[in-house]
Amino acid sequence: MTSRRSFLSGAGAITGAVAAASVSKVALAALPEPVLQTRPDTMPPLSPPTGRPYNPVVTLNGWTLPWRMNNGVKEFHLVAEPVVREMAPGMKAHLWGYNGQSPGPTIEVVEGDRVRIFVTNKLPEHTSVHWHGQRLPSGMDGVTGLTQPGIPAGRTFVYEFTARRPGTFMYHPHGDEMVQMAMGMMGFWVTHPKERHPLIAPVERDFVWLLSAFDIEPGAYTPKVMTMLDFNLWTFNSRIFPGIDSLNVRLGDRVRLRVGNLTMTNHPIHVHGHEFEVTGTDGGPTPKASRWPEVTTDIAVGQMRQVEFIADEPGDWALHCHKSHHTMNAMGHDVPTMIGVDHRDVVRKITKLVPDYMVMGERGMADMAEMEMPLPDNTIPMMTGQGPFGSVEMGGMFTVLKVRADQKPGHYTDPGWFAHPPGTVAHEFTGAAPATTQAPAPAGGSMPATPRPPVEVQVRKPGAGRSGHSNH
Ligand SMILES: [Cu+2]
Repeated sequence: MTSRRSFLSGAGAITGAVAAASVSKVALAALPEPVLQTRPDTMPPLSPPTGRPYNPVVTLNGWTLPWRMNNGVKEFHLVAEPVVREMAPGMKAHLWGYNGQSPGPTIEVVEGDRVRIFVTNKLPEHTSVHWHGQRLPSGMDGVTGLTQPGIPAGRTFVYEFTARRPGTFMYHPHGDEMVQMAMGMMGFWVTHPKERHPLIAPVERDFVWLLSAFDIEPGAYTPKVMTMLDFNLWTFNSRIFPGIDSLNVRLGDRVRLRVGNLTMTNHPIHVHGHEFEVTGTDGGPTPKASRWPEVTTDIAVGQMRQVEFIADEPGDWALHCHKSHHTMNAMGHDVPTMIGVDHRDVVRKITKLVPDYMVMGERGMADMAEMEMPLPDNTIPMMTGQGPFGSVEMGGMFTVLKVRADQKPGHYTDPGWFAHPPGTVAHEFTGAAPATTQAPAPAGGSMPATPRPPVEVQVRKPGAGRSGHSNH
């Protein structure tokens, strides 16, 4: 690290001088070239090439926006535009986002940085950008009509402020919000502390993602923007399982997850195999005395949570929203509960009329994950994802935390499935089955086993012969 930094500063001294001589004032006054990303992969962390050093975050199925330094100011260029987002292999959505993707790129700065963000609007209507959670001049807060006019289609606005406090933030439009956020316009922002902070621990892995929801009918490409509650695609960074990358960490790493919720409902985010603490919110790092261990944290609408744990249990650990409907993909919600109903005979009759007709769920819904059923184009099965033991039967907000002793420090490559030590996997019992015995009834307690004489109940028609003070 030291050698790399001294190499960079040495090289920077030379190239910096060259740059100062060859880049004219006109060029520096011009817009920074926008950087686009069209791939939905998790990009490696962007180590800061200029400015103060920090330990960069990794955006799940996303990337960090490069910047340029202009007289000590970090300059970014966001382009609001229609994008095509692959939500999982086999399904693409026509969304709105920034710089080629939904969500937009993560912006990373350091506490105290002067930041200038150019926002070019390539949408068919006006927009604005609100910097959720930031301390800034009121006029930079990005609320259309209140603090600025909307950025008209085809125009570029400039936001400028100092990143005053370290923490976890997000950005999103504050103009025709219902439509623009339903279409996927949002992004992450991390302000790193300028020096060692008593409440911000250095970590080996720092993952960030936003929760977003879409209503895209099977076979369609564009979200229905009027939907308020009945969404059918629940995403981490506009990706659905099995399209969400795993979180690959090294055994013993301190891991930070930063998650922001821009959906219309809360999401209890649950990590298997480890306990974590909430170390920060969008209001900043939490005081140490306020932290307690848990394995699920509820992230309400418009909130951000930052949780930390030591990844000290090797294995493949599920990491997901605990609302079970949020770990499913689109299938329509009008499926009746059929558990326990044997309707084979009815099906036989219907199939004569409708060959593709299929019965759902008479033995539970697990069959759905394996069924060869005709799906419209551009549609992902409701529950899917192949694991080493078969279908994972999941969709939506689900991924895997992979903890490995041999994951190299700073490497994020997928190590594959966990090799369980012999004798540590649940397996079928193959011994002799004993006869079933009835558990004895409890003695006493709140549900006494001794029968009591029946209580006589007198029933009167309402209003007929009431007694008491209500009668005059
Ligand atoms: Cu959820």
